Amino acid sequence: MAATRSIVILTGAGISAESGIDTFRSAGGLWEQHRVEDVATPEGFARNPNLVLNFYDMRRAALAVVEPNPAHEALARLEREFAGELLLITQNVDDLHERGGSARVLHMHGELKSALCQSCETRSPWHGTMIERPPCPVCRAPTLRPDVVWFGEMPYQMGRIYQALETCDLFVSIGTSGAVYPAAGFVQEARAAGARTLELNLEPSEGSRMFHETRLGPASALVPAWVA
Ligand code: BJW
Repeated sequence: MAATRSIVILTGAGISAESGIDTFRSAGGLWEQHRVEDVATPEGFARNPNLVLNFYDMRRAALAVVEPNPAHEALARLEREFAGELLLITQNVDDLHERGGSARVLHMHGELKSALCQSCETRSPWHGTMIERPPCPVCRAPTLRPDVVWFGEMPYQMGRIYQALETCDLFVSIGTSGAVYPAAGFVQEARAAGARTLELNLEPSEGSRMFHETRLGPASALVPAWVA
């Protein structure tokens, strides 16, 4: 890593799997337990808000009983020790990167501990249950929703992400299936800009052949070994 000046890291559900958080597409994962169309689309929320609020209340509650694992901690160490530019992008809505010690995390698919007001678009901290439909702390309208990015919605901070991908010299993807765009396309953007690309995953992702190098194994072993 000596000659590397700018790194972009993308993480997915696999980095939190060993902390005890379900991934989406594994056997027994969240999409086997719930229909995507019902719980992860704006149309599903409009049809049955209580079902969706229960789903996210349940996942927010689950955060209280999990801890960051050595993969989160290794990325926090990298942030502290790397002298160049580092952008850590996560698709995860959990807070395990922050609790593992990372100070700067870009949550492109939102956060479980945040609410979004559909009236005034304010994002506010959220720690309790949402099923009680409390009002927005700013405009007082009863229009809060989970501050997460559903299918058909625009992920957060895409301009900043593409800018970093255009200028990085190393792109590392950790624990993501490569099934969901635009994140699945980041490897191509980084390669087009001339970056070296590395995948760390339990199994090869859908876009695995796009990477210069793939290392297979659990994130709790692979990530500390890569950072060391
Ligand atoms: C381990 C491990 C261990 C396990 N160690 N590894 C046709 C073509 C192209 C695109 C589209 C298309 N039709 C529709 C689209 C767009 C659509 C899309 O991608 N659909 C696909 C299904 C095809 N995308 C969107 O709608 C997005 N918005 C959009 O495109 O806007 C327009 C736009 C235009 C131009 C530029 C930019 C934007 C929005 C997508 C929103 C996704 N939302 C969710 C829910 C978030 C809230 C929540 O958490 O509930 O995000 S869906 C879900 O999938 C979640 C995740 O962040 C995301 C990715 O999942 P992830 O993290 O990869 O998890 P898994 O389970 O899939 O994989 C786990 C991986 O871990 C596996 O690889 C395992 O091997 C590994 N693993 N244990 C290491 N111990």
